[in-house]
Amino acid sequence: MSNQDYKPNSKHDPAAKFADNERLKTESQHLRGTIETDLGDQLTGGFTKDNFQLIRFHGMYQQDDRDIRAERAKQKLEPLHNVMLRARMPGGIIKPEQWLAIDKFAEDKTSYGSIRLTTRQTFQFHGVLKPHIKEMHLTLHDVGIDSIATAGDVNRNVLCTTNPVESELHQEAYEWAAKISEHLLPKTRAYLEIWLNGERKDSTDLEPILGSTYLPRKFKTTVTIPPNNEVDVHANDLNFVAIAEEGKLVGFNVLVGGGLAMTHGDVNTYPRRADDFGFIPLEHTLAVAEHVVSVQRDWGNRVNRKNAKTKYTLDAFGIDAFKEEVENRAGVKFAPSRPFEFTHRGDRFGWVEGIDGKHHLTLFLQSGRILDYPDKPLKTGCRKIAEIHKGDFRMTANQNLIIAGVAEEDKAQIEQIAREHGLIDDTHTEQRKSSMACVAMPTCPLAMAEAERYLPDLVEKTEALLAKHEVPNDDIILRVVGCPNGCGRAMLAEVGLVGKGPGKYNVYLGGNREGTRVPKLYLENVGEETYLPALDELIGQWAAERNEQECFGDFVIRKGIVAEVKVSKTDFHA
Ligand code: SRM
Ligand code: SF4
Repeated sequence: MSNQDYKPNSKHDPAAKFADNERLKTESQHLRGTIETDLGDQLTGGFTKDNFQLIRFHGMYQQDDRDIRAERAKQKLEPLHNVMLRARMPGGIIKPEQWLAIDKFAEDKTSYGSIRLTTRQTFQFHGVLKPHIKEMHLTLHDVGIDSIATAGDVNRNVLCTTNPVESELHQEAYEWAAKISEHLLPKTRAYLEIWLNGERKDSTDLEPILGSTYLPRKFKTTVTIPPNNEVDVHANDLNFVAIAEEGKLVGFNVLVGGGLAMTHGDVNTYPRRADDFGFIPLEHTLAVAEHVVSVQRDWGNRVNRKNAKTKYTLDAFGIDAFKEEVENRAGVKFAPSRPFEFTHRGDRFGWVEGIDGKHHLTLFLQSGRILDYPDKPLKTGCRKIAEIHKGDFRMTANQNLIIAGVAEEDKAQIEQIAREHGLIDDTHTEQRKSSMACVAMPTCPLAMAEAERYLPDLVEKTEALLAKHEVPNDDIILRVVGCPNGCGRAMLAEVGLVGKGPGKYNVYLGGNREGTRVPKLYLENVGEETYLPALDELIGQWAAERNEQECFGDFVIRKGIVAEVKVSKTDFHA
């Protein structure tokens, strides 16, 4: 197999066989494959083998409803194939007219009818059947939205702290997020040709940054404005941490090599914090982004996909060697990092006033699922707001939504709609607002246990424990994921539940409020009957013995209940 961009080096065995994904990328004619042929095949609702993978580079995953899979198999029917689409929304900003278009498509053309906000500041449609796929892309294109590179071995949706308070800095940071996203996009015309009826032209297919076989694995980037670490920098391959002087953005500290996924039982996989490469002035931002990507492109492991992310490349080659290579390629020297501090990750719910005098309303939306529930017509409420709103919406990395840029005179009307449709609910506790879950069942094919559907129940039980120990207004960052891929970022939580099997989880403890510490395994493969009594006891101890303002995660580390993970490679599985 040939791979013109991959230069094997001393760390990888040149005789080793590349992962099959390398073959399919090479043979894909720059991500075209035979997707169009499959699209025309109405005998099956699905895509054939290579195209099943290739549609991911176009922002779609083939799925089926796992709740009805067995029943359909019994009836000798193929699984009810459909696609999930994930849009590209750098910084999570979406305009009201765009919202109305996605609301209509979700309502009319998806099986679930929901708009699902994700942990990476965008939305997903679930349950789009083959006859509606092209129409979906054309609908999105009409309102200026695409789904290029939101999945696959490329740089994904670029996150940016949603910070409506310090809006001057936010605007600039957001513009960098959009520029980085554009700069690192695949250049192939495949998306345009297949989904938007573009003319076939190969000549523009050169991929100067990603290479013709794209990256060894997915790649994630943020632009972050301290002290808010809502984006969870340590979940990302590349982070630009905004450094301001007298309120003006002057450059970024660059953090490289974060990532949270692991595989149960494989000690060579682990969640890992990003390393600090140092400070760069603004003018070097794109060159540094490009060359962190290009070093990962050339040095990343293309043999074993489980060890292919930047975090493993850094551990294989050494942080200094990776950093020096970026400096050489980008023609930049990292300066010592400028001081900054993360103090929190949560969204600021309710109204805040920005420095421009505009108002911003953050709504809590459990697990980002926007749907009309019998007692809470959330989707209708968002639509009604979009119909009158003159500012924009911002999707947060905590799966919530900000109605941003509201004039004083429009506040009351927007708040009234939000309240009438259950978008503001004063009964939500701090605990509920600090809890998060990934999608998991029934759409995620990798889920081993429930997450989103289990979260409301788990939160209620945790609220009861806090009340029992007389700390009902305190909260613990609690995150549940259906498998060790960790999409709900449980591996940066104070209490993280990671699915092992139906009703069974590994329980990790000891992350902190700021999101700068990876938690450690406390209980393995247990059900509620084991972990709820354990949490009961620990919350009791915390309530009685904690130092002033000591969070649960810091408490369990100080008390030696779990050991601190300092260096993931050596400490996480120790
Ligand atoms: Fe994720 C795969 C959902 C954020 C690590 N993720 C998946 C898939 C597509 C399952 C699949 O491959 O077939 C899930 C689709 C479920 C569904 O039905 O919608 C899925 N991931 C999600 C979302 C929707 C979770 C959510 O509840 O919001 C998030 C979408 C983000 C986006 O808009 O782009 C999502 N995924 C994450 C995060 C968190 C983050 O990025 O901040 C992580 C951990 C951080 C990291 O990457 O280390 C994450 N997802 C994964 C992985 C493991 C990657 C790895 O390094 O091995 C997979 C599986 C894979 O890539 O092989 C995965
Ligand atoms: Fe699916 Fe696992 Fe991600 Fe949850 S963590 S959405 S179960 S891949």
